[in-house]
Amino acid sequence: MKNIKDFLLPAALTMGLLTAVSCGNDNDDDDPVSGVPQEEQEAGARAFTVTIQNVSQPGLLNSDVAQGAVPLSPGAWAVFEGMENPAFTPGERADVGTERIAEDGQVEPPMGFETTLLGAAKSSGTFSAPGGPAPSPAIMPGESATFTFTAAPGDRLTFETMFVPSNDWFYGDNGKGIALFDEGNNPTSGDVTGLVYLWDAGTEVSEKPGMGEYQAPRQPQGATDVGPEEKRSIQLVQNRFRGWRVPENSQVLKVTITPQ
Ligand SMILES: [Ca+2]
Repeated sequence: MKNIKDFLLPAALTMGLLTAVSCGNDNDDDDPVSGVPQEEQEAGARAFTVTIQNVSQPGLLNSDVAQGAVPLSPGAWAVFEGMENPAFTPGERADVGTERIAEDGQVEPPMGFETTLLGAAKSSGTFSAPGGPAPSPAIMPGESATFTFTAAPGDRLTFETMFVPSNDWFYGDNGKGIALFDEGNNPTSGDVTGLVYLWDAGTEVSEKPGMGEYQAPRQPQGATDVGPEEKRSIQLVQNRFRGWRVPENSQVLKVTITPQ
């Protein structure tokens, strides 16, 4: 049997993402988890670890890409305060950071997610799965990516990771973020996969999952932003493509939040 990576040689994933590492906006003098200087940590702040596990199995899609499983791209996360998600807003156009993740799984600056946040997030970073059965930073079936941060009551988490066998689809939160504390200031803990949604970024014309010539795994080596452009708002895949066979989220990924 061929290794799964033989079916997934996405140009963008090999060009830009081999260097992707977990890199929060911290420096050496700050808290090693959050990047927040110790003296500036807020009352009730806790460290959290988030794990994104690819649980997809071969045959999920009618596709020769990854034997029909659903690889996930390296992704990006941000913690923010209030209800204004700095990363993406359903019903509005995707910014360039979201477009690059959704189309090419590309996370790093100067065209990446963190650049487009422009300081609106309290903290942010990227995640990837460089080891495992396929030595690429993509989160291949069976692999997990983990990231850590410190957050205070009122903070919310947003993240984006590409549904790789697509033109411009990504998994993320509901657009308002995932609350990291409840009303009693208790930290969120456990499986939050039910709070994850699959979005169409609206930036490239969508082809059926796993079957498109312009989808990242079939793009020319080194190419980014390939494929017919579209200019639509971010919408739920399940609403925009009602007749298409799309896996349940829980068939593709499991997202877990663990307070430390
Ligand atoms: Ca689209």
